[in-house]
Amino acid sequence: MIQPVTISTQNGIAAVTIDNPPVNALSQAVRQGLADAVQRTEADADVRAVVLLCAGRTFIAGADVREFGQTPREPHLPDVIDMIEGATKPWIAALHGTALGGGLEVALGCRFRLADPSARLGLPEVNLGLIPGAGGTVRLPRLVGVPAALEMIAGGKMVSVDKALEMGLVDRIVDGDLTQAALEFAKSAALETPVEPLMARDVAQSDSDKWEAQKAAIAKRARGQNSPLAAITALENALAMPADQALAKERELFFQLKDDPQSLALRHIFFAERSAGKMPRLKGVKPRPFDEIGVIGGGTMGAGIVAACLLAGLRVVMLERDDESLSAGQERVQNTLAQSHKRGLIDADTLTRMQGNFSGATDYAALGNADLVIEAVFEDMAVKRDVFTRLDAATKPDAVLATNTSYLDIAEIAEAVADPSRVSGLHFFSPAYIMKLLEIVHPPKVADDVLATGFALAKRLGKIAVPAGVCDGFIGNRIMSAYRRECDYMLEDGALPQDVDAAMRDFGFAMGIFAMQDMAGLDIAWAMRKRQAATRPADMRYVDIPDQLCELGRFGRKTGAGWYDYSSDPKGAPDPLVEGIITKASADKGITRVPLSADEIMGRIIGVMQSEGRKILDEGIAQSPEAIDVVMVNGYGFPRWRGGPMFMAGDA
Ligand code: 3H9
Repeated sequence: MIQPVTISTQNGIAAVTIDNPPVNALSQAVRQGLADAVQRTEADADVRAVVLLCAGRTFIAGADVREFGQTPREPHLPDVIDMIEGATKPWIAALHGTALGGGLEVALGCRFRLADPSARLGLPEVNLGLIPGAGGTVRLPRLVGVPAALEMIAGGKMVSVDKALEMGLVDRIVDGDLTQAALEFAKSAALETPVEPLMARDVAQSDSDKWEAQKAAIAKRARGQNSPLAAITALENALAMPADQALAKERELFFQLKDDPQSLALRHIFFAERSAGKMPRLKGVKPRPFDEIGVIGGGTMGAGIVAACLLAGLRVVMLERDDESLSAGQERVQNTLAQSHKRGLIDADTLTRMQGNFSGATDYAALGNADLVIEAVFEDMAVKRDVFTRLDAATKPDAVLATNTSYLDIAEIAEAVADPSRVSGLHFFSPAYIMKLLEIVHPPKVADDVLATGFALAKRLGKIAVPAGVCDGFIGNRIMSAYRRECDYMLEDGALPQDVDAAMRDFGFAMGIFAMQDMAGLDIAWAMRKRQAATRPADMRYVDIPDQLCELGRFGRKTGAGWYDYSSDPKGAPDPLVEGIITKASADKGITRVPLSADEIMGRIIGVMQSEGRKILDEGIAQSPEAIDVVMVNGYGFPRWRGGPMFMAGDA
């Protein structure tokens, strides 16, 4: 068996190297290897100090999450870290890539931490429904203070090395060869002054008002998720108890959380996000190169896609139908870039470079060099086909063409091109430079390398890609249409928009379906319903309440009213006029209104998501139940800690 931990000693310094691809997770073999390394280096009189290194692309990315379903096997991580911390020879961690979770906890057990300039550090356990379980909640506050530790542990976000240095989390940033620098450091005078292990240090009490405010803000952000609250408890323990007691409590909490349904759900979605985008037919298929991107349309969606591509360092040409629309589109993009700069996400040089990568045109000839063109124009088949006919004439014959349609038949759009094999769907979510989800829609004639290019683009843009077959709405919008219909039924049956929205928020959605429609605008769905009217089965239950709102010009926030009234309350207030329309609609159909409880409302919504999800699977539109969960969680606000509708059904 290959040993994942090896030791090599030179000039009194032992280099302990972990090599456990892909992310050096702390499997049982790695833990055993580290425990043995402590024993061997302690026993070796020649060794003065130990440098901990990782092979491959990253430092330890955490405990091996795949082992969480099994009975824990010795040596346990907290014991291994105690051994490292208690060693008489100082350990120096050399961090590159990501030092996460148990990985950062190992580094905290070391006396010193050196890092590569691109390294990132974090305790992301909360994202898996956990808290750190190997001393992170006890050692980190002793190093960086309680507020910064709580922010990292309850927020689960990574910090850059610059920030880590500022916080005192790393001792030194190393330019150049990290291994060499760590070995040199191990020989340097820095080691002559003894440094107290973190467990032996005191915790500084923090300002009590600020501490209370920080805890309240975290509890509010948690929206039903229990791990951020457990993080607060663990840090309160770290403040109130001796280190060893706080450590024992941390371990207890960790195990409680590990078996909690929320953690099972979050671990499910973590792995689902990594498996959902893998299409067996694309194994070994090489994507086409894409250096220059064309985007047709400078509206909210088009401009968002342009910004996403520019922010990923790509060159982009935006095409609009006239100068006026083009400059409006360009302004949208420039505003987004400026905002990213203002928020510190890109520096001034990067901003200038991105602006230099961006050009606009009104003539299709400008797309002659584009490798990949994404169409984001008005949702109308004739308009889209016209765009693709022009693209066919203007682009290189092997350029990849994609439509951002949300509902239209991509196979029909593709027929406007002589070679339909170069057409696929790239369904972005708005705002496209923020939303992580990308549905990659595969019409029957699409070529494998065209599809593979879509996945490669998703990776470049940092998006989670999910393949979907062609149908009305693909995966996400099809499920949303189904449950929105159910919500409309509930209006006629006895609920009001505010009842449905409150039930959804309580369940963990950031926003209810009616408030969301007001935000997006009611007119687009209205146009679609009118389009579908001719083919709608006569015996299908149809609720015309949203049509009535649209007929009154109530298109949502942008018109000051929709399901809610925004004239006096910017958040939207329930409107007696809407209630009147709803109760009359029930009366007109002879329905006796019966109020629905939050449980009944959510039962109906989730039930419809699950039954539509199963249909989508039967039809081969989605590859797996996991794919559906990934779409609902990342595109439709389904609470991540519930794992998604298919996970809740026990199907995934
Ligand atoms: C923890 O540490 C608890 C402790 O406090 C206490 C213990 C007592 N385990 O994401 P990628 C797999 S909890 C097992 O595509 P990237 C992943 O499934 C843990 N497997 O790459 C994938 O497999 P496949 C705290 C893991 O470069 C492959 O590695 N740590 C783990 O885009 C590549 O992953 C975390 O929560 C793992 N821990 O991103 C960190 N991590 O090829 C979780 C990854 O079969 N990991 N895999 O699909 C990450 O955030 C990202 O994977 C990382 C790399 C940023 C590291």
